[in-house]
Amino acid sequence: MSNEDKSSNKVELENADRRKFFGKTALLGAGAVAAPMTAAMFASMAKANASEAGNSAFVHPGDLDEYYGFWSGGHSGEVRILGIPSMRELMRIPVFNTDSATGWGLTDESKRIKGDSAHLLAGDSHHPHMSMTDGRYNGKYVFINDKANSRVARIRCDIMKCDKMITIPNVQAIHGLRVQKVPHTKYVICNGEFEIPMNNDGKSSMRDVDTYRSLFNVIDAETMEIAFQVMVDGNLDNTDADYDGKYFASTCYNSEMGMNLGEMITAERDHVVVFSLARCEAAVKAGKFKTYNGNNVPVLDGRKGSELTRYIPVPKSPHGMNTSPNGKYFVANGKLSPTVSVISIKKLDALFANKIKPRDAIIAEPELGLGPLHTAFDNKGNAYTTLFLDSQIAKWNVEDAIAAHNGKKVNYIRQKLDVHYQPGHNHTSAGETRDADGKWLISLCKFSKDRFLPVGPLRPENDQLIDISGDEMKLVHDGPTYAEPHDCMIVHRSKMKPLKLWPRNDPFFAETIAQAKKDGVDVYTQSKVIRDGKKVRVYMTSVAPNFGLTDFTVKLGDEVTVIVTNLDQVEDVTHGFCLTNHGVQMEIGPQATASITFTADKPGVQWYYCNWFCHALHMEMRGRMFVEA
Ligand code: RUQ
Ligand code: CUA
Repeated sequence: MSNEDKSSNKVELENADRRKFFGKTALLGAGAVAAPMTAAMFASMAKANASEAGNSAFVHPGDLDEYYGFWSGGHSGEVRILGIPSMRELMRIPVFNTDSATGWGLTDESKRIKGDSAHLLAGDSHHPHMSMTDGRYNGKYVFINDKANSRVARIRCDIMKCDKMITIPNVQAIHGLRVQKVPHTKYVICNGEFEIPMNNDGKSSMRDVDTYRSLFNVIDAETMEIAFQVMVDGNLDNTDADYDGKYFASTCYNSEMGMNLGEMITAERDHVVVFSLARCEAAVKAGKFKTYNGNNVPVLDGRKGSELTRYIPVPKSPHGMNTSPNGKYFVANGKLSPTVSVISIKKLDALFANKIKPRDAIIAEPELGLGPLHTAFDNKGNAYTTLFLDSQIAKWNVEDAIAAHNGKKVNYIRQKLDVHYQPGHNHTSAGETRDADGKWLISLCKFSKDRFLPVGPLRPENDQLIDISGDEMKLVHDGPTYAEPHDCMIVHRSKMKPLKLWPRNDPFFAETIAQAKKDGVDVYTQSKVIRDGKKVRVYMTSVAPNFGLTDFTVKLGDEVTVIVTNLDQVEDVTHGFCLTNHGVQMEIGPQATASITFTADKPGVQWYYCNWFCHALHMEMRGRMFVEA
């Protein structure tokens, strides 16, 4: 047999397997054609199907997924929404990037939201996490960090758009980010990873590493302003919160404060820093802080010996930090050590009261394999840890690991599953909340290598869906993704209430409407051109397939703002405004108002058109800007 024959055989075998996999669903479809099935018939067949084969990852066309997955987009700078378990990509939310479909980064509204960083067109988003009430997702906000430009952004989940963004002062590279879980998300917490001089003004001590610090950052989730920062020893990596509203914990690699790789990995142990929220808040109230770099953000001193923090030594360069959903443990993932360190949250009171030594808070340190990076949990006491170097997920039982630590002879490892390849984060359905349900696990693999058709030297990553509802983990789906989902989280759809139409006067564009009022324009009824010196504001409505103005006239060199209000009341009828040859593009959702500002620097006739397909006469939805020389 020639090589070619072999490979074609292989394809046929794989297709046969696929047919088996989808066989039951195909039958369901055939049944529906022969005699329309009732919802109850569907449900009972689906149930039988599920009990035979564990969770089914196949979601029939037209059926809805059970979960929303929120994915970070890494150095693409965005956030993506996937349906779980189908892994269908539902939406992209531009955040730190620029997006021509929605006009994010181009519109006046998005520039206002981006604020002092509106001029930055790039970002590196890592950790999307949803706001919570009593340790459960509340469907209100998703927060995300930008490591590249030290920012934190918030997404409003009713409209699925970014509505706030701040640049964190006194730090460089915001990395680990989580939310306060209990009693609710009053604070978003995040780590400044790269240590820098305090102050970092270029005047003194740039080469004196002793003045370098890394800060823990606490942000008010509603105002999106910094509440306070805490200076630590070493630098910080990932973080998480407890289920009591008392403690936050962050991993620290490079406790050596090395400035190059060799220096950063000399120490056999680094640490986990635990922060007492009550003590930090009291210190801020009592004025026990300093300010730096000419801003007035309170910076507390949480270095070793401080009453605000405790340092728990753990093996070499820990990375992920994950709280178990029963609220009992912080798990620090070893990275350069084959172990994870299990910290008893119950013992932290005693640690802060100096009744026990830091290492006494560690109640297990199971050896799992090479390169443990992140851990997720089910609702049955099991943990799932990614092993980057082994390209595996280790499923282990937490109580058994504790028993083994106490000298009992038990095997805490339940299973190791190959993943493809080199996983970073993983995440279980609702696994970072009290609602952890032990159904699905996502492994975010950094490499896909041979898993997909080759697409040139740059390959997709591979987000794998794993069924964890039974005793054994089962790989059920490969999902290629574009650079680079670092982290994700999975929210049950019952938690989400996204809007179908924009509310009129929504805060997202309230400033634009306020300007219209000052101009004497009612955007919901009028199309009108207002001249204000060299500035021209062009207000127009849109109703498929018409703009409120089929033309308007400006002078060469004018600063033009086009404000479009979409009066369509129909779900899913979005219009766009695109001015040819000007780099001007934006989305206007139903009942929304959006605006964009540019210079009319080309004389003559300049066509504008609707760039979101809205109607059979969408192509005809256009008009002319006359620019007089
Ligand atoms: S990190 S691969 Cu940016 Cu979350 Cu661990
Ligand atoms: Cu309006 Cu296309």
